[in-house]
Amino acid sequence: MARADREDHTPVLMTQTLRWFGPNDPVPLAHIRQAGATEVVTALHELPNGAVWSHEAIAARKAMIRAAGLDWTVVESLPVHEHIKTGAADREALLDAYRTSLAHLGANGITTVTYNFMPLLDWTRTDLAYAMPDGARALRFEWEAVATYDIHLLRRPGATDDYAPAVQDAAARRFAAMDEAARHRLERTIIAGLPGSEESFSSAQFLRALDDYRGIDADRLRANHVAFLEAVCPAAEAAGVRLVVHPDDPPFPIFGLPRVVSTERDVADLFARVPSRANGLCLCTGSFGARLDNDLPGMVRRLGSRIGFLHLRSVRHERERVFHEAAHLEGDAQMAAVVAEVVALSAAERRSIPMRPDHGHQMIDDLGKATNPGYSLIGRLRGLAELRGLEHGLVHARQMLGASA
Ligand code: DNO
Ligand code: MN
Repeated sequence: MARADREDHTPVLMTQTLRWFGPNDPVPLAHIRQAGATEVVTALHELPNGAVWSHEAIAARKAMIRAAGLDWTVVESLPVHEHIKTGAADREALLDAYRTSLAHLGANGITTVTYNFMPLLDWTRTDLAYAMPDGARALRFEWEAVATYDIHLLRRPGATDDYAPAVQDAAARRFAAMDEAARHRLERTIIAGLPGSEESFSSAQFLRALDDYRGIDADRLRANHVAFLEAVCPAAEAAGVRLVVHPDDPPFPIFGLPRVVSTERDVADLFARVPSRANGLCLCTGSFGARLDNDLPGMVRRLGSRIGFLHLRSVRHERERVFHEAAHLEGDAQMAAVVAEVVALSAAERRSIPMRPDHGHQMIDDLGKATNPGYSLIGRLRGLAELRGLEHGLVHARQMLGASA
């Protein structure tokens, strides 16, 4: 057999990573290594949004990770400043800083940089300790809880119009039944900022921040997103870095803010408008999966070469706009079909795609510990182990069946 033929049949597996929030993360690098990951995905979380990531700071963090027997080639996230999203007057200076950071990252061997384009709030949940039948705790999102906060606690002008009458009624009943502590807890859960978020608000600050988005509808935000990519993709290409956009979570507008990376069509449009190879996707099955009209395995197949990073997790829909995070192979994501598509894509392109189990349940010894919601270790270790096993089984079955690469 010719050497090339032999190489073609070598399975190409995903690169297994876990997110690490840096030296302050309660989960140490050694435990991430024991979970079987070969790399961490991280950011210089200590730097304010908009600051240049210096060559030295990146190199030092990389050295720390390497000393623990792991590697760092994927950044999550290099945050996009709100003034870039709104197209404010000082955006040129912010774009310059972004380009400089990309150059420094590329020079340090970072090849993939995640970002998102969600206004103000990064990912949003309404319950961080939803009890699963087995006693583990999951993250949950409930539209009625958002309405309760929006209408009765935030008191955003015009909020009521964004909710169906039945949701308004449910919110009014719920608000009346809540004591001060419950109201405070709901407020903090929604706007204090989940792990990885850049912003943390009080309700008064959040109302003021919403004002900056007045007049910015979905078309404007889309245009600003395209302008951002056109401004930074050449620098990314020159640095050997691929930008990958994380989808909106949840993938529909909340608090009257537009969201423009919610569907397959949204990302296909983005790739058509900015064809640069540096314009890529972080395919998050949990975020896209919070809409039943997103066909996840089909998205892997059709968006294939644009996918630079995978977040694998599954949500269980309870009803419209109400979901909780299920175990990785449960819920509505069709994870086996998704991973089968990834296996086919990796084989066809001879490319190992970085993957992380995105979130996990708080379980076993992590229960009762201070953890980053969604990012305690044991639930993610379970997710990674299940996904790794699924991929190995699929690759082996493919080889047994003699599927061509
Ligand atoms: C949601 C998760 C989030 C994500 C942030 C930052 O699906 O992946 O934890 O990391 O939105 O990109
Ligand atoms: Mn994700």
